[in-house]
Parts: sequence; C-alpha cells; structure tokens
Amino acid sequence: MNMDSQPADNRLSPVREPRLPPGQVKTEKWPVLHYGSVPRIELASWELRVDGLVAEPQRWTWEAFQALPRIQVRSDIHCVTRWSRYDNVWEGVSIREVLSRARPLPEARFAIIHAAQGFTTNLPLQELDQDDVLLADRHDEQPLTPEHGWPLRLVVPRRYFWKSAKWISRIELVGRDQPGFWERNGYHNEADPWREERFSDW
Ligand SMILES: Nc1nc2c(c(=O)[nH]1)N[C@H]1C(S)=C(S)[C@@H](COP(=O)(O)O)O[C@H]1N2
Ligand SMILES: [Mo]
Repeated sequence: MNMDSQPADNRLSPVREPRLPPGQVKTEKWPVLHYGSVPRIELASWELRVDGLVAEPQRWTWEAFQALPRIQVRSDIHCVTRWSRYDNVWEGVSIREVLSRARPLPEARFAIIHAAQGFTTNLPLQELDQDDVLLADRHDEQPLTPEHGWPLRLVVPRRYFWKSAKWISRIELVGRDQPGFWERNGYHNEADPWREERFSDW
C-alpha cells in the first residue's frame, strides 16, 4: 500500500450552532473574490518561507513542501460579503506542521501572512495555530484553480474568508499586530463571523 497517496489524517472543523452565522446566506456556488489580478506563478521558482520571531526559519520549494505530511479538513466558508459555503474539503499541510518546524519564540504573538502582489493579512498566532487551519493546495478532491489561490492558500475556517489568503509565500511571526490589506481598508481586525465582525469602526 502506498502510504503517500492518501492523507492519513481527516479532520472536521467544529460545527457551530447555529451553523449559519448571523447575516449570512448559504450558497452552493463558490464565488471568486480578490483585489487585483490572478498572479502568474511558476512552481520552479515558488517557495514558502516561515520567518520572523522563530528559532529556525524555514524555506520550502514546491517539491519539498509536497513531501510534508498531509491532512484533509472539512469546513465551512463564511465570506464577509454574506455568502457561506458548507462542507469544503481542503487538503494540504497542517499549519501546526509548518509552525512546529520553525519553532516560534515565546515573544511571537501575531502572524503576518504574505501573499502575491504584496497582499497581507494578520492573525493572532493563537488563532492561526489551530487544528483545522491548513495550507491547502486541493479543494473538493481537485487541485486549486489559479483564481482560488493555486498553488497554495491559507484556510482559517473560524474567521471570515478574507483572512484565508490566496497565493501565499511567507508566514512572518511578529510581536505586535499589524493590520493587513483588507484590515487597513475597512474590514474588522478580528473577523469572527459569529460576532459579525465585518467592518472596523473607524
Ligand atoms: N492574496 C489574496 N488573497 C485573498 C484576497 C486577496 O485579495 N488577495 N481576498 C480575500 C477575500 S476578500 C476573500 S472573500 C477570499 C475569496 O476566496 P475565493 O476567491 O477562493 O472565494 O480570498 C481572500 N484571499
Ligand atoms: Mo471577501
């Protein structure tokens, strides 16, 4: 049996009650939303870095990243523009796998996720470092398409979907929070769908 052909680890993101957060509408489709254009990415020059306040900065080529242990997580998407899509099956590498190799320093408290074309988003390290958070390259048994973040996107099920950065290239751990792209442009810093943290007050 080829142990590499199947992710060994299938997880379910906790289902909240009620499942649909306030102000959301369930959809079957999967809309495409982002700022700017879909970047053209070459796998040959692609890399993912984890750096900042870590004991052992990491850097993976596409090939090396593909050799990491893989998981599947089933979770719901909640977009701030009010659509929710249930039961997305994401496949890729657990964030914990990636973070543990970099060994965050005690003073690391926030993560800045860097993506193509200068896009960033920010999360408390505690929110990122969860069992259902992963770096995904597959969705519903298919490779991600370029418009949905191929080759690699972050998936953070407990936050509005803008925190799930597409086309990611770097995870930087820092001591102080720094609002990311949408967070500087009117979206809420915390983005909890059950609290309807859609927009910032300023
Ligand atoms: N790199 C990058 N990632 C991004 C964005 C973006 O503009 N750039 N937009 C976010 C927003 S606002 C949403 S709603 C989701 C949409 O993901 P989807 O197009 O796969 O549905 O991607 C998020 N990730
Ligand atoms: Mo969004």
